[in-house]
Amino acid sequence: MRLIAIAVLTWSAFISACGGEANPGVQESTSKGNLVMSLEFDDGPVVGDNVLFVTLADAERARIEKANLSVFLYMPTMGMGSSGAPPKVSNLGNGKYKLSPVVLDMAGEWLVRVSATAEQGSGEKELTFNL
Ligand SMILES: [Cu+2]
Repeated sequence: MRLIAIAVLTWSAFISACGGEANPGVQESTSKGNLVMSLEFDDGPVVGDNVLFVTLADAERARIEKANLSVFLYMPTMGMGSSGAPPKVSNLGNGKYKLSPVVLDMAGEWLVRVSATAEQGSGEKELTFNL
């Protein structure tokens, strides 16, 4: 029992030293809709301009090459959005899309919601985190 506790402590010390820096406290919601979406910040999220990668597939995990993506940026505790223009969406092929710049222009709690529509259906996913 004691050995296990020490092992867990060592592991969590390792995580806080080596991991978690890139995505501090990012919480991912369950997906809505029939499309399967994964979201990943390139390096961050950080205050300022961010790059967000979206991977989109159908329920059988077939990648979706043609989709319309939109992103909603909101600070729930402040009742305000981003002052930036909507990010540009680039289709990278094989179901991967790049949203840039995702402007998170101040410190605080953010909600990032990505919505996708395609011939195959629709999907939505949210990230929440503190900057
Ligand atoms: Cu704010």
